Amino acid sequence: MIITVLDYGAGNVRSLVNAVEKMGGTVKMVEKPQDILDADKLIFPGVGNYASMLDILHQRDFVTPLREYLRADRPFLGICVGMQALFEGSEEELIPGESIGFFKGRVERFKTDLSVPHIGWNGVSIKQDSPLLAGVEPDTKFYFVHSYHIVPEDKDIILTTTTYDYPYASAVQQGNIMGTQFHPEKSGQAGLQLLKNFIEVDDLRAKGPLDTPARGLSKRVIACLDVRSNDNGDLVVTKGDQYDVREEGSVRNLGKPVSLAGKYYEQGADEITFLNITGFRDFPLEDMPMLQVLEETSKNVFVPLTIGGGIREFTDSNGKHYTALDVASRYFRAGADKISIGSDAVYVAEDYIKTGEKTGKSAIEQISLKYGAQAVVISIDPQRVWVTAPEDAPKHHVMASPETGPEGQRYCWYQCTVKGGREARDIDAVALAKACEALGAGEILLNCIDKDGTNSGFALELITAVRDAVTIPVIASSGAGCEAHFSEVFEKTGAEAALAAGIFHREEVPIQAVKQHLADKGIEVRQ
Ligand code: 1PR
Repeated sequence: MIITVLDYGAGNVRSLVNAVEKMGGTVKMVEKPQDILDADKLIFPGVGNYASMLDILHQRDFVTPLREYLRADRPFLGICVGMQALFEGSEEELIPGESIGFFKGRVERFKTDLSVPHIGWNGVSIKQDSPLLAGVEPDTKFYFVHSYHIVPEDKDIILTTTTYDYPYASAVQQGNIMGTQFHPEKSGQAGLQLLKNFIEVDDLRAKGPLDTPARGLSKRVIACLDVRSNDNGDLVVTKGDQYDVREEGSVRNLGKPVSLAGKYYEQGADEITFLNITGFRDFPLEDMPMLQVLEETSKNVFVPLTIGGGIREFTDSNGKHYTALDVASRYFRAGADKISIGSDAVYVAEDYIKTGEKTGKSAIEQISLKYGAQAVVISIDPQRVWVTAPEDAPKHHVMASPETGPEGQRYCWYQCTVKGGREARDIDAVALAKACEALGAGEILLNCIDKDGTNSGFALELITAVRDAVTIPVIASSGAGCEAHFSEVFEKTGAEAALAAGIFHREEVPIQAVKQHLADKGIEVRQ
């Protein structure tokens, strides 16, 4: 079966193509308007900004053939913004008359005190007996990443609902036209099954109403792979103790990035993060191995992939200038769902705090505008600075520490660093997180140099302080040494996800054991 994919140039289409091919479909990309009308089955994946999506559809003359295809009730699957596109307009930006307007209703931003974007694995209550969801277990979870959701006028078109603070429509179907807010191509086996149904089933129309129970949003367990070249020039996964990755002078070699990522996917990791830890000094587009790692990984790993390291503007030896957006775009095309910015975010935040002005030119702003806030993660590398009393560091966010400093200090603040912890800056982790959120970041990956590789548990006071300061999700990182550290971080802080490296690489604790422990503690996870 040939599946036609409408790629309008935003986000990670490679994963969808890989998933369709994995499920036996052959992909044809839409190149001209007529390709839409010639399709047997059409998938429209979308991420990012609703208005820029519509702009591009208009520029490329895709709106008229799309409307015609939909009116003819031919098999159509919209994903995320590709589903939102079917509605009359978005709160993100209303463009009367410009939208496709196949379904009545509009797209609204989440109105909640919970973190926005809504990121992670969440359940669905199935409302129609649709062949699209055949074989999908009722307690299945899918991967969501969005700040806006649809509000259909006609409730009969709702295929699934999901609860994030309140229930909302997370998939729709009318005849052969269907759409999901969640990403099947990033939802492991359940998502692959859905795509297989779309590819294989001739008559996709729903057989009647249904009402299945749904599970709630999971806390995520993320496997992190710090990647760099070793002294022989081989790309390896390594791991430091407080960011020192050398042992007896050599870079620790803990395995190959693609095979380790595949292993963690099979073991149930909810996401995989690659950090190109020498990216701050090498230019990633000059030397392609990380792009190849993503391309290879995304062929077999169907959960979200984040890539960090070296995302900044750059001029190569031939004088060719690349913006941070150029670098990020290459990563998205290679299979990344999110990019993570470390050093550059610190410089950008420092400028923003100094001037109070958003220039629109920073990496965070540009990537967020094009690909959406949910695609921009800020990786913070803070180190603890001890103080005797809060007044000793009036410019910084000082907190009480559960540990005591070398001179009996009971307070500390967390100083941001750049270049993989090599250079400390005069900005604290809380200030950095707030500034980056204001500039358009969608998630914080919060490391801690003092805890990294120590197996002594997460820096709970740091995570709580950052979590309380922002409204975007926070990934706790650094220090996991056993299953109980994961339940502790979820019970004592508001972190939405926890990331670990060393314990997984050294095979001290399998991911499944972490998940089982969390489930036993009554913490919602994806099993
Ligand atoms: O500054 O934008 O080029 O990004 C560089 C990226 O590389 C940053 O995200 C930075 O955190 C990362 N990085 C740089 N140097 C190191 C190093 O270790 N020498 N790794 C490094 C940071 C932190 C986590 C780690 C957790 C969990 N590693 O990725 O995996 O701390 O470890 P644990 O569970 O074993 O305790 P830019």
